[in-house]
Amino acid sequence: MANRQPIMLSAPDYRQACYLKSSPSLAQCPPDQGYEVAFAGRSNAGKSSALNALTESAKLARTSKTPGRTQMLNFFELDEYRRLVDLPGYGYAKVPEAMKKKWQHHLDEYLSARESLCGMVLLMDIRHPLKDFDLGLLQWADQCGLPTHVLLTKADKLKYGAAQKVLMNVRTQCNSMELVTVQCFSSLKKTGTSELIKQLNSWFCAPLPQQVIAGDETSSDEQTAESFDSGND
Ligand SMILES: Nc1nc2c(ncn2[C@@H]2O[C@H](COP(=O)(O)OP(=O)(O)O)[C@@H](O)[C@H]2O)c(=O)[nH]1
Ligand SMILES: [Mg+2]
Repeated sequence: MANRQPIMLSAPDYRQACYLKSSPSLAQCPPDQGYEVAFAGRSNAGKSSALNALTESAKLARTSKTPGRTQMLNFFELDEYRRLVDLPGYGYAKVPEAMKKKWQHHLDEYLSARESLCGMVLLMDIRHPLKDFDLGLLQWADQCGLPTHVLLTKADKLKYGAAQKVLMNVRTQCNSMELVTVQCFSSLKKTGTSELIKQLNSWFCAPLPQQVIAGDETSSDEQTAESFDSGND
């Protein structure tokens, strides 16, 4: 009989992150095994910069900015069990409506069906928090039981007191959502990195159940979740 002891994982070294692949749809994602944390947010929210700050590398963001990859799910491997995913930024004003719908569909499909997804980091510019799409995504994630950590990015753009005020405000607005946590972050000043790492570690270090991988026909299609309401951005 197969050994079903969970795998005990120690904290990943985020500096080890390396580019794995870019996928235009769920079907082309890497095998759905281990743990994955997705970084989501409007374009320009500071996603690439935050991934750079976290991994202490300038390489990752460049990878995500490669033409054609901005609309894809970009996967970065931390080790054999764990990955970070840079999701396509939403809210590109210049993109035609039909294309927005297509991205939305892939994003929705990924977020609903991905079993290895153990948490989401949602980035919002501290000067423009909780836009419609952010709220829709937060509420959807909370309903699905997907823990979400909000980064209020570019905190250096505000004075300390003003940043704390926004932080309190956003926390209050997220109060009813049990699985949501919020912090300030600045890639420029490198503030908030250790708080982010602490949160990521709490997701990534959960004992990993042994998974039946090869030839398991029942594992992939069972999970369904309601689609989140994107609002109009
Ligand atoms: N002042 C400041 N600017 C930032 C910070 N993070 C990102 N930016 C700037 O915001 C813009 C968008 O950042 P980027 O990481 O490319 O956003 P993405 O589109 O979400 O990946 C760039 O001009 C960055 O230099 C930050 O912490 N502080
Ligand atoms: Mg980016």
